[in-house]
Amino acid sequence: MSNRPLSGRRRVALVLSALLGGTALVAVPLSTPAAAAGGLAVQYRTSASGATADQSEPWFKVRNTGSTAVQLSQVKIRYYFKADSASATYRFACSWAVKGCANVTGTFGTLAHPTGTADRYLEIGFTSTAGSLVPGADTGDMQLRFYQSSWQPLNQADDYSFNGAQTSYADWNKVTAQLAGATVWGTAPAGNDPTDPTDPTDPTDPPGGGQALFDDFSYSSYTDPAISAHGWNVRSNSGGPGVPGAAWDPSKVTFPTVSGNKVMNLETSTAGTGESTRQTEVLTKSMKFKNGTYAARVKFADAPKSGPDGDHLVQTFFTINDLKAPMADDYAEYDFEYLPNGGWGETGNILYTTSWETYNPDPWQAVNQHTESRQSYAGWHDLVLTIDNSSIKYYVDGQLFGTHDAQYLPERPMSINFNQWLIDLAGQTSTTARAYDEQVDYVLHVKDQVLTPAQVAAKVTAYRGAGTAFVDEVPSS
Ligand SMILES: [Ca+2]
Ligand SMILES: [Ca+2]
Ligand SMILES: [Ca+2]
Repeated sequence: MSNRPLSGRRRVALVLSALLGGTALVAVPLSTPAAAAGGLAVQYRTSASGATADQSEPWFKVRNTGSTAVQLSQVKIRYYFKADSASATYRFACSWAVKGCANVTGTFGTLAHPTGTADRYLEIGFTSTAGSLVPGADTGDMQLRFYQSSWQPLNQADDYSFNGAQTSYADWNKVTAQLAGATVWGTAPAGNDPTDPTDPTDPTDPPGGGQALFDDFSYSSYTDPAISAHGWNVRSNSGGPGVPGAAWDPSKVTFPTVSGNKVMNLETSTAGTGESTRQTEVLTKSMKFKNGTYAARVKFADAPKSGPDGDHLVQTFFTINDLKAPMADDYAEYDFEYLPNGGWGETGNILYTTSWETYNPDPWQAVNQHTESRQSYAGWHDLVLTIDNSSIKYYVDGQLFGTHDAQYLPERPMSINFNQWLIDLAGQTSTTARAYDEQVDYVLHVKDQVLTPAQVAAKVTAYRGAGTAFVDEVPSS
């Protein structure tokens, strides 16, 4: 939403939407996009082949057998073993790795369902600096080891994943590999699959693979170089939307910790004049997002954190591209917009979801479809938008909020944006300073996959379980 008049846009849109509704445009369901193929293969060898050993030495190579690049930070390997005693503790070490030992992590876990040959596992992971594997590439040698903290010998003969006869690299399916939380290689000890993406009884299992953007907004400040490195622009350039004379102030974007979790805070403030108004926006630098699932956990506010209430504020999560000409068909925009104090002719709080075909800036003319709900949405909300080849769906807190028609589907990729701004200064005419916060916990996009809200939640949980605060596998368009 940039550089265009917004006053009255909803009213006009309603009329046009009604007109379009009478023209019998037919939604044409196209073929469903193929699920992005993600696959891994794990080769194993041991360099400590004895039934007992001072340390176990499982060495690995991981190969990308899929058709798209894999970020190693999304890969986990589990080696299953039976502990030498219930109280035994173990330490991990990396002797040498082509990818660099500093980029390889090892942690130990306890199985929920112990078997005769496994009650613990060593989980190998990678840092975000480990890089990625193009299709067909492998990690090269990873010479790993683990040992009892007491340095007592360990018994390998009873370990599920151990094979003393395999002293040169070969595929080994008694270790498992997970990609973005989905098990894509190997067989875990019975009852201990890290995940089972094919289990039809669990509706929260996300589909395997899929190229995703996930960001938990774990940054230090708006000047943190990781923000730009991760593809975000904290807006400073002037222009619409908002009140004339307002500035977009990057210093008003902060990253506080809320309940132990970093969030992005967009602060918008005013003292009743355009010149005193500070608005905030954070957007992806790249327009590379089209079909698939978009999700964010957003905290809307009904009241300012200081000063008098009543401003015509807009708190948002949206995707958008650029209007190349008035009424150009290939424009696209999909919005969640919360107005805590009304505006656009509304007198109270209202949440809009709006899907845009196109518009004409002058004279103002909009072609869109929207769904609205007149109630308070103060507090945290899970917002999900899905776009496939037949419809656009908006969910709030797991409930379907609106379904929009195929004629509003995007023709071109878009950016992902969050902003908070003032429609006008008519809601509160005081010149006393006031400031409002919108907060964002995370954002997720999965390209070409329509996820349910439960699958979105499971995927976010999987990223956090893997210690992943940021990943971007979505190719440039
Ligand atoms: Ca053992
Ligand atoms: Ca977060
Ligand atoms: Ca369009």
